[in-house]
Amino acid sequence: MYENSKALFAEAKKVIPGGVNSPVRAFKSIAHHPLFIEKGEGSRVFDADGNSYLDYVGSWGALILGHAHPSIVKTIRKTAHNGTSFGAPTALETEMARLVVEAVPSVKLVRMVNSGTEAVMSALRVARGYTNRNKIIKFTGCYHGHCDSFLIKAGSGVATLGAPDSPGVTGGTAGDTITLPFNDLNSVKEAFSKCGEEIAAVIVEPVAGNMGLVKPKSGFLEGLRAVTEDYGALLIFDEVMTGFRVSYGGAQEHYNINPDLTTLGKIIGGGMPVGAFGGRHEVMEQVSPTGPVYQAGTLSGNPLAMAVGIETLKMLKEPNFYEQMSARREKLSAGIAAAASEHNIAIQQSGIGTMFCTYFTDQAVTDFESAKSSNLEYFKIFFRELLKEGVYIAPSQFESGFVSRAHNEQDIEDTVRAAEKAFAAVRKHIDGEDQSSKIIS
Ligand code: KE4
Repeated sequence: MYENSKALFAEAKKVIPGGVNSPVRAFKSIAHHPLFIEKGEGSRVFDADGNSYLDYVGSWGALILGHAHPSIVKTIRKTAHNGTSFGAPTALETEMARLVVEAVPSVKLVRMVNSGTEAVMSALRVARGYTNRNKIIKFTGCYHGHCDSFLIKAGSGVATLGAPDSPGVTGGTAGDTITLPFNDLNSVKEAFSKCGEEIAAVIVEPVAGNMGLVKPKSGFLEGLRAVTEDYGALLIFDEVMTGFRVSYGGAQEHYNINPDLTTLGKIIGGGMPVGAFGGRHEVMEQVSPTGPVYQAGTLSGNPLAMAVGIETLKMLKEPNFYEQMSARREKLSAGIAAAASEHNIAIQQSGIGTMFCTYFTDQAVTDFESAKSSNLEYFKIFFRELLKEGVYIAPSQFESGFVSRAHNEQDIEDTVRAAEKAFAAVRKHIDGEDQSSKIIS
């Protein structure tokens, strides 16, 4: 069933750390060897053993159109004929920037980069340069790429400075990051009351997609906007995942909040390596060469990535694009809920637009602590059974699922049927647990 993936994994580990170029791909949290994917087509991916899967990872949210969309493939071919990168300005970059400025309410100037990490790292430097302050507030369970300032675990108490969450991150760096619970506005207000004059920015995933999927409580984002304005700090929306995903204008359009800076990635590259950061004129005019905050990149805005991004965003403007896909996701969520209930398994489901997540807990999930109450053993069984049934969700409880334009009604029905079998396997495990506990007692 997975012989070729296993063999390819053994080979990869000889020359790549852990055999993967990004840790989550190693499937460690579900104790399964990774799938080596050979191709994608529409809503499906095909592994090295010829197995086919309905894909709800979608390259971690980038492929909102599905795999190898004909228009995207054609655009790559056509653009590549003229060259892939010049290290000089092209009209394509202006067209891409204009599409972003037109779409994202708070963005008036935008700079292209090559990944979400680079976008967030650059936005942080701009915020510090603009405010001439050092400290930042982030939230536990929110992921903003692997820049040092964000690999910080929460300090012992509110507003206590963080500690490095990875070797190689210095105490000095950690000392400028305050990590607080997501959805806890009081902790933010307390931090500002203690050191508000030192805080350059608050950065948040407006819909948290890296602890599973946790939506903001009513008033949370509005409260962040108010307290940052009160203290002269900037509000950064990390929309690398939610940008053009939650709606065409991102989560900020959906919740009608205007941050000072926004970071983007994933969808705006249509599967090519792209990131972007943008915001208000007076903030973004700090960026070199207009202003003193340095930022640069050899391949930033390269024509191949721009052409694919432009083609992707144009297709997202199709009438009812988001409504239709969201309806499909809602049908999927309803089917999953019914399947869980049929097997008397407690789950919490969260979903917004085409993003979704299923937690194995009977607790409401509002932050990372409650997300961690989910039963990871049940998730592991659920993941593996879905995989056997030809459905590929993210190999971690703390990720989100994505429905693409390519997922049709039949795909949704097939996925619900697979979920019914996966929940049956979880139920069997639970009953076995009960039996074993009876034996022990
Ligand atoms: P990249 O550097 O991976 O392009 O983007 C970093 C990033 C920044 N901000 C948010 C909100 C993100 O979700 C991400 C990256 N997301 C993960 C998936 N949860 C990428 C997958 C991976 O690390 O392999």
